[in-house]
Amino acid sequence: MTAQHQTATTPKVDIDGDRLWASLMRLAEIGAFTDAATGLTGVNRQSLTDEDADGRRLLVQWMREAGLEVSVDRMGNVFGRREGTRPELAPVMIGSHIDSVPTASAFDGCLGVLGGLEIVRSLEQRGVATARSLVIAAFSEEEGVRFGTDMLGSAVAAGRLSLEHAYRLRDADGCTFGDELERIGFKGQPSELLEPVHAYLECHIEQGPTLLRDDLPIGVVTGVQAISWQRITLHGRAAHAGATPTDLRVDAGLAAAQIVVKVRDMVDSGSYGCLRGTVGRIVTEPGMPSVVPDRAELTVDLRNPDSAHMAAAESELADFLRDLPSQQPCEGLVVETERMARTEPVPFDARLQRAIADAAANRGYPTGRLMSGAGHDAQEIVAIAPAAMVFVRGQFDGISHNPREYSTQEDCAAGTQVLADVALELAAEGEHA
Ligand code: HGY
Ligand code: MN
Ligand code: MN
Repeated sequence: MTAQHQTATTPKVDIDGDRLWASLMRLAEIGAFTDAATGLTGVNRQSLTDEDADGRRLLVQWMREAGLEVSVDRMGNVFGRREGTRPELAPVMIGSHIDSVPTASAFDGCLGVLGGLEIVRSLEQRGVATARSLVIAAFSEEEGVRFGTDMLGSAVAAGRLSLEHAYRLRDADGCTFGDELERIGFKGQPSELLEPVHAYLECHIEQGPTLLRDDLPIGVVTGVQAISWQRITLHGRAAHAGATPTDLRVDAGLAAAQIVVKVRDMVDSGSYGCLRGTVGRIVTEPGMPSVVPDRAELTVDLRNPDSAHMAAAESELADFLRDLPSQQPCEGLVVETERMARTEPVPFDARLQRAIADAAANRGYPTGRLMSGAGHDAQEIVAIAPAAMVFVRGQFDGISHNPREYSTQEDCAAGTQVLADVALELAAEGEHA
């Protein structure tokens, strides 16, 4: 945003980094566990669990204490609205998620939601009004680890996935998203489809090593790479591990291992650009030392910044899976695949990226531009509004989805301050129209 966009009345507030940090650490107590391997304290607050419900209730309490009007929609997305002086103008939304993977820390998602809360707390404290309303959003099931689709709440809010599809999704115990939302008391009445927003901003820990390597506290995110998730189920034949000759085996475990190696070979081949591939879950049954596995289930996560390379990689893997039964020493292997999630590369709004870079520069923070390796709610909101993200530097090689995930209080405050400055500029747009 260049100088002409900054109206004389564009308010600025300094956020309170200590208060932000205290809120991050308090929320991280909900779902906290001690990691047996490292002794570190991690967070397990998977979506729609009792822990998530406790986190949601704390957020709602904080939102109300900050004077926000709280609403929960039919997807369980939580919104806190601070009315502007021009409530008829589309609001500025600041959001992210507070659900976590089972092996999380305090920052992934929570920094974006609590950073937004810190901004409205600071405005309240100083009695500063904005023209456009501000809405703080916490979207449901961003991680996708429980119900199998990431960015679920924001994808439904932006109209990419239907409410009915989301309600039918099941976790490993067969519980549906809809039933669990009801059970925790967060199945709201308002439509799950977002009202138009003027712009959407999200602050998030980078979850990678780039900003740390380049000694930058803040990153301007150019977009998000494509994501492809699928579940593969292999049916073989249980047999005695000692008495069964190799040429009579239909070994689901062997086939699963061949898929793991295939995914890595595709990455190493260089034929698919910057492809990343992960088999994050692999389970064989019956899981006994003396029984050849008759069933295996695995998940394949592919990521690629290039749409064509992603499609080509998915096609190569599909061909491999189709031919896999004929590669076995004995006939009988059955391969089932199920699409879990699929998103294309998404660019963020160029004007908002400039606004973030300008705001950081005005505060004296050096920045770099980078694509996001991880998926985020912002990528869904791009479909209905200009959206962009602020990254803050992660420590320890930027590790994430791990209890070692960590950003400093200073960097969290810097990212939130940049978020505040951009949000207030956007909230002043159209004030005198
Ligand atoms: O999977 C992702 O990239 C995000 O953490 N949900
Ligand atoms: Mn996240
Ligand atoms: Mn995550």
